[in-house]
Amino acid sequence: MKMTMRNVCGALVGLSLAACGPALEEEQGTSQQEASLEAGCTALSSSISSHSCLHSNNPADHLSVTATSGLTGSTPSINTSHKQYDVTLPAGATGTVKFRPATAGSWAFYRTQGNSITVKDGATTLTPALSHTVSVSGCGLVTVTVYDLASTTTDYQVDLGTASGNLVGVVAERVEDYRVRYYQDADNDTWGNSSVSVLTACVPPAGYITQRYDCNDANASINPSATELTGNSVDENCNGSLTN
Ligand SMILES: [Ca+2]
Ligand SMILES: [Ca+2]
Ligand SMILES: [Ca+2]
Repeated sequence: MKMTMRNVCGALVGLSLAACGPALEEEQGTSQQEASLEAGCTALSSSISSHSCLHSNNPADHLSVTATSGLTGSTPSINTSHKQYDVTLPAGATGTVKFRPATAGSWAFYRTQGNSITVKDGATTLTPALSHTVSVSGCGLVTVTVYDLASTTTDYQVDLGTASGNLVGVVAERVEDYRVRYYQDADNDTWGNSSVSVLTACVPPAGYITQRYDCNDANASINPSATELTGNSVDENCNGSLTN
């Protein structure tokens, strides 16, 4: 049996933040596809957004910094995940902070305002992997922009555009930590094929769901919630028995 690490924190809405962390998940399947953020991802799934909102809504997770006008010797860093940095910007102007990722990968920068964000590696302006609005009930985070950050020894320059009140909250989270496995449900019976899955932090492909264990994904009358019909040599309820 192969085991994978999965962060289930995003699913723990309403529970203690102390419960956040990796969990062991049994992995099955022989033809699973590792969907990457870059391969057609158009939006992050609710898992990472809900997680970020937990921290945004928790006053104990807030840190305050004052951005500088451009990169200077006193430009503050916003490196810590699971925090909301409340960034004060220069009045009516763009402010600069620094971000050094703890782990290389795709990083989501959630923000409390729809102001612009620009990330630079030295003189090079990086192209976002994606950006979209966020709508989570009761959450002040309204937009997210994802960047692929390859270096853990670089202080990336993050320029935050003008914002109402010269203040914007920023939550940075590593996208790969919020991947969820989805299973293909070809017969649309709400039970997925354990052998065909994707692992992604993005909105899943059409026809993919989190529930699995359909033993015949080409027949909607066969799945673990079906009623067994004895005497027909068919295991309708996928329990491995033809008699119950
Ligand atoms: Ca199915
Ligand atoms: Ca089925
Ligand atoms: Ca059965």
